[in-house]
Amino acid sequence: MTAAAGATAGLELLRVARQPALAQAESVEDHAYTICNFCSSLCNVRVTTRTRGGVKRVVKLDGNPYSTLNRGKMCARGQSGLRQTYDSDRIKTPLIRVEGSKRGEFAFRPASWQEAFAYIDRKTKAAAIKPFEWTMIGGWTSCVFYMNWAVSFALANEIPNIIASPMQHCVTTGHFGTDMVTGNFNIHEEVLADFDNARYILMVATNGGVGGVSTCRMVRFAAAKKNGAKVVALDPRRSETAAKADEWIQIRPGTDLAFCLAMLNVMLEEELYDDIFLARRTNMPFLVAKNAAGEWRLETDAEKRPLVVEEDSTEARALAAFGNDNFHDARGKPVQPALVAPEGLRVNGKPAITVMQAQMLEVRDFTPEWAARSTGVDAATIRRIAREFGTTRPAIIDPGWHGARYNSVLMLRRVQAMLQALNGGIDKFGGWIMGGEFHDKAARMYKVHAGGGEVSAPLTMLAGMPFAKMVVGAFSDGKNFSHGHPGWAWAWSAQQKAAGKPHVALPVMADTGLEESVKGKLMFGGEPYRTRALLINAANPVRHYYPDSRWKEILSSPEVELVVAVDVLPSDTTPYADVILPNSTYLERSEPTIYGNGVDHDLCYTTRYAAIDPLYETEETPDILLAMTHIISGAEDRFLETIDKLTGLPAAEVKEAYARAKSTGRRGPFSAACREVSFRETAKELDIDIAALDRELRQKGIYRKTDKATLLQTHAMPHVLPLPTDSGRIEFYAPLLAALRDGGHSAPNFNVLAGDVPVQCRPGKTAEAPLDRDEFYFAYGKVPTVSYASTNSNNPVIAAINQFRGEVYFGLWIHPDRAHPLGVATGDEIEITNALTGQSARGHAFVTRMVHRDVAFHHSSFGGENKALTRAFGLGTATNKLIPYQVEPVVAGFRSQEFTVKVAKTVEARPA
Ligand SMILES: Nc1nc2c(c(=O)[nH]1)N[C@H]1C(S)=C(S)[C@@H](COP(=O)(O)OP(=O)(O)OC[C@H]3O[C@@H](n4cnc5c(=O)[nH]c(N)nc54)[C@H](O)[C@@H]3O)O[C@H]1N2
Ligand SMILES: Nc1nc2c(c(=O)[nH]1)N[C@H]1C(S)=C(S)[C@@H](COP(=O)(O)OP(=O)(O)OC[C@H]3O[C@@H](n4cnc5c(=O)[nH]c(N)nc54)[C@H](O)[C@@H]3O)O[C@H]1N2
Ligand code: SF4
Ligand SMILES: [Mo]
Repeated sequence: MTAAAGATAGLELLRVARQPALAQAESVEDHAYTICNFCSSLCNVRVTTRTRGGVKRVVKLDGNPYSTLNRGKMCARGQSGLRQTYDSDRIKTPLIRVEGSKRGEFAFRPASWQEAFAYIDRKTKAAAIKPFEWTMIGGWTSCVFYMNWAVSFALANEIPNIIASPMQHCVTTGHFGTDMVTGNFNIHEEVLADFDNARYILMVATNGGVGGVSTCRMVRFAAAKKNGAKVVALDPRRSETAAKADEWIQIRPGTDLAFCLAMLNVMLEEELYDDIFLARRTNMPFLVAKNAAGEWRLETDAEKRPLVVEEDSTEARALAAFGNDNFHDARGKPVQPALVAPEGLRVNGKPAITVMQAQMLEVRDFTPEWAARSTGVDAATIRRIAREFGTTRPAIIDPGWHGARYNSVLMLRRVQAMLQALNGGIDKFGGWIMGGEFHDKAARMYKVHAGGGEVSAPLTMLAGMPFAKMVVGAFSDGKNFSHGHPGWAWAWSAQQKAAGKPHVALPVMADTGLEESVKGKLMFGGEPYRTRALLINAANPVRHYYPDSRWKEILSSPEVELVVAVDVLPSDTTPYADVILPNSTYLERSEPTIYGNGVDHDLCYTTRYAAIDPLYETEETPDILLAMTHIISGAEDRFLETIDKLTGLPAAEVKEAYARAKSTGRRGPFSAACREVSFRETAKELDIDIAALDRELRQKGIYRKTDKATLLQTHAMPHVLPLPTDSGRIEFYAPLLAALRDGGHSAPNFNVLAGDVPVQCRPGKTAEAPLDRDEFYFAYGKVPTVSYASTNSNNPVIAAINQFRGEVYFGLWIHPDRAHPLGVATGDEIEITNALTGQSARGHAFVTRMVHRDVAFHHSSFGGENKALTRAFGLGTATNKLIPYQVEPVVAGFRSQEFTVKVAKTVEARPA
């Protein structure tokens, strides 16, 4: 059906371009600027188009030469992006599942938009689906570009349920750990390390930034190499980054936290830190005492202000509850807080010490010798790395990117941030630098707060932890909805807690509880809290959530009355939809707003300009959400008002612009209306006229307001401005975790200070215990040519590159010393079995010395099961067939490598 029809239409297109009469006609070259859509690095892109015989085609994509983010460069995925637009497998019209077919079969008939929406409307009404019975699922595209619309849509339609796929994989498990220390929760855009100016770079469990290619990081890393920085990479596999490092340390998977805790131990014991920075800008000198439960808690005065002491005094002095300067007390008097409190100090009637001292006690036993056992790295090496990192300035420990993998990763990322803070390298040349837009947003938020006000548009104005707290508050509390239901993830957690069962403290946009809700096992207010309809936009859970079987079951469940998927390609999830709505690809759409330029150190603004008109019957996300609002609640005005309230885009103006755009019959009238108003508002804010802003953006793709050097002088956090943490300081002690502990969460994951968190790949066995002959730790990672679990491995250029070294990319990497005894050689078909759960998948072996002897490594990103993805179909091994459903207790981060696998040649392949 459509796949075949699609292929023909694709050929048709090529045929038009090749007609001899047209080939001779003049071709006109033009440029448009846009933002790449293949990863959250958000590279600025220059699009070259050629118009010939009235047909305008995108012919080349390049890094935007004016961009200080990606510096005119882009990666292979980005460059071949135009092939997504011209992919013959694209979804070209709305599709409705054929009557009598089952979900999963991919049997669809083309339909008009009107028909598709009428179908959704009929189903919604016939099944009487209530707003809280809807769940939205979005990937990073919908998160980053359309958050303002998606969150407003959810709240306006009273849908308390959103699963955002980057969260449990990435943002909440990984970045949130970093953010607990630095406060800058910013969804994929927290920190861009200033590799250019660093002399020492330590990479811990990370390859995606440099070797997997995030261009803005890679170009800076390349500069660092040229400048002679020393690079050390901790990876069980010789990743692209490890290959470029001066030192590759083959660490045993799941043990990086031990390595980093030992570094913390050495650096604290040997005083390898910037003591003035710690005393002045962090909570290291704050006083703590043990509570009745024997846990460290901050000591405060009656007004809840933190206390410090000076070296030669026992008098506790209160500091401002929020601020960035510990060298002045709450009354503005100079104070020199001690990092080590005088012996015998008592505060509020209890023996008290500083956070620094408490932290030293907590890591006392975590010596390099201790870490050597689990990591398999000798103690002398760990001690040497700690000393090198602690004495070379400026030094960077890369913050890491992907979270998940292990129970310990949130803590690992926290400890990495602490190590970085020990050398003072936060928001400083040669250290971690926050994005220009983030600086600007935080400064504006502080200004409003200083005036005693509340920010008017929380989605666009709240920066860092206050933003995270707002998101938690909005969906965790049933009082925000007239139906009284909080998100099912929160209801499920409460139900588990009441039953004394394991639960999750902050299931922020997580999937815990979805299955129970679908199966009618979740109760709320005495009634089942059901999920009966799913709206999936730019997400592919069947391939990228864990495990695939769980999602297939959820999506196939008869309890789920309606599944709507918005995508550009027939992903593995789309076969499970009842209706598929095709989105225009990024080269065919102008964005509904102007954005800050991601993690760019400069303060820049950017947007997308459509390079060509949409090739097919596709639509824009804001317009789809508006139509869905009409169906779900009929409250379109409330949708506009919610956008206004949350983002500051004036509803009346949008409404007027929308009516005008609609009357012209143009596509995406709502998106266009939002864009028009966004241009007007941004121009007002930047104090230039709209035409000038538009001209600059058309000619250069970015509008630069302030450069990095100026921003660091005026906005550096915490040097000049406070950080958006609870206290405004760098937080070694985490008040958020103290609050969760007081709420009853006792697992080591909630340690208020740095501490060990157990990883259980083989229950009952330590990391160093010998593995069985056919047993391996499992590790996965990104490949430079594929994005996420993405359909872009269907891209013909990418597919060709990947197949060129197929054994490397599609194979399971195992060491020859382990492969030979198993009789396994490169190219052999193998059965990979999860030793913990019995899940299994077929694959092929790649026998190589580039991997740790204990480890089986697989790239995580290839292929698809949907035959409609004609070039990706059947490639690689879906890692989510091996990964079980197990999450950690803080944010429901996936413990996606916490098991071992057994490897065997497939029986059929064995000679008789
Ligand atoms: N197997 C596997 N799973 C993973 C990962 C992995 O590498 N491998 N990575 C994990 C990580 S770190 C993250 S952050 C998440 C990311 O997960 P996602 O952000 O969801 O990323 P993708 O899997 O690339 O994209 C999901 C879907 O978006 C569609 N899409 C692409 N462009 C557009 C568009 O313009 N509009 C619309 N409507 N749809 C579009 C794709 O066709 C695809 O079906 O995945 C996590 N899960
Ligand atoms: N090409 C490409 N680049 C991307 C993306 C993409 O989809 N494709 N996505 C972007 C996104 S959203 C993310 S989250 C990042 C992800 O980027 P990263 O966070 O770097 O994640 P991965 O690439 O999955 O894995 C990084 C490395 O970790 C190693 N590793 C696995 N387990 C362990 C362990 O226990 N300890 C140590 N020390 N190393 C281990 C793997 O061998 C791999 O080389 O990439 C970003 N960049
Ligand atoms: S790093 Fe590559 S895929 Fe990511 S935004 Fe840049 S060009 Fe696109
Ligand atoms: Mo990610």
